[in-house]
Formats: sequence, structure tokens, C-alpha cells
Amino acid sequence: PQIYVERTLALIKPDAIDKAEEIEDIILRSGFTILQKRKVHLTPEQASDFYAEHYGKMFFPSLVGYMSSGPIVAMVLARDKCIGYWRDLIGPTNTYKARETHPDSLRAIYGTDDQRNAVHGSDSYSSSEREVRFMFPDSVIEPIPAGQAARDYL
Ligand code: DGI
Repeated sequence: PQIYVERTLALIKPDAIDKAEEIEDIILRSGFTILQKRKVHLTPEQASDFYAEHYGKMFFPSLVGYMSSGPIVAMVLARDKCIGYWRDLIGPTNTYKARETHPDSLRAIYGTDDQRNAVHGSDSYSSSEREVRFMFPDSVIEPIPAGQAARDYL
């Protein structure tokens, strides 16, 4: 039977790349399936395109510099209510706020400051579709493996 599983784009950003394995363990233990994964070093142009919605803001140039400063890990995650659950797990945008209000979130644990916040998650269905295509332009999403993720949606 055809089944639908929500998916989202997750990034491990340059400041957290040394913790990528640790973060991936948490992702899997939190019930997400990693459908696709690649390591990529964005050019400044690619980082600008990815964050085009923030063009013109004060922090845009430094955001682009940061996101192109080193390799990142891009992943397509899947599970039920994936977009919302991943946003919950990463926590508030600002690392300092995350440490205050969501001390167990990934940004609280792995973030560096108000810009270098360790991880990214799409904030809506439309941005998840755009961002998955952005990072995996040629990919065919493979069927989810048999197991818990599949059982949940049958
Ligand atoms: O979806 P988020 O990553 O939680 O937040 P966003 O889409 O509003 O912003 C994208 C990134 O831009 C965010 O992860 C960090 C950076 N950013 C957002 N707001 C600020 C900021 N960086 C600085 N320096 N100052 C900001 O106010």
C-alpha cells in the first residue's frame, strides 16, 4: 500500500560538525528515520540562496559567512509530525534563549551563540519541500525501511 510519511530537512551546521555522530544518535533515538544524508561545504552563493528569505537583514552577511565557513551535514528526516517534532527537538533559534527555556534542546546543548546555533530545521511544509530539493536536487527518496517508522503509518 502507498503510505505517506512527513519529512523535513535537518542541517548540522559548521559549529557542530564535530558533534555530528552524537547528534545523529539523538535523532535516531528520538524516533526519526534518516532517509538521506550528505556532507556538503556550501559556497557563499549557495548559502545566500538557501537563506534568501533573510536577504537584506542586518545579520544576513554574517549568516552567509558562517554557513559557508565549513562543512555541514544535510539530512532528510522522516517520522509522523516530523517538521514540528524536529523543530521541538532543536529548540529556539537563539542559543542563549534555548539554554534558558529549553535546556534539553539541541541548540541549548550544541549551540555556540545567537547566530551559530548548531542545527537547522525547516519551519513549515512548504519550506521543507523547498529545502529538501535544495540540498538533494538529484535524489530519489527511497522507501522507508520496514520497521517501526513504517508500522506507525500503515
Ligand atoms: O528557523 P530558524 O533557524 O530557527 O530561524 P530563522 O529562519 O529566523 O533564522 C535563520 C538563521 O539566521 C538562524 O538559525 C540564526 C540566524 N539568525 C536569525 N535571527 C538572528 C540570527 N542571527 C543573528 N546574528 N541575529 C538574529 O537576530
